[in-house]
Amino acid sequence: MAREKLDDAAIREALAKLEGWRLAADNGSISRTFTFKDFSEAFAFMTRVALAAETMDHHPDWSNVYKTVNVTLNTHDAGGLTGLDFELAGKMDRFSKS
Ligand code: H2B
Repeated sequence: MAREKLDDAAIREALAKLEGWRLAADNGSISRTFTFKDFSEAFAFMTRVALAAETMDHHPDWSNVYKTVNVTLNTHDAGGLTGLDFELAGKMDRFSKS
């Protein structure tokens, strides 16, 4: 199930399909910094992600400073990384490029 905690091997495999995400030392979350042209582009990205997150009922921990968006993903309910985190990370990678 998508909300079940992934084991270390599954985490490594899922991480290999993403771009620029780093794994926390405890394997409990993944993080990435996105940098855009300006604030408007950064906020447009955040808006697209927010709508996807609502649809998924899975939400990022993130912050924005001007054109930079810092994101950390994990599944609070599972206390670690699940398939949902990698699904949302993949969407963020795609949205950041279009
Ligand atoms: N987002 C994240 N990142 N982790 C969760 O465990 C989570 C969530 N749980 N969004 C959802 C909402 C839960 O609180 C609701 C009730 O489904």
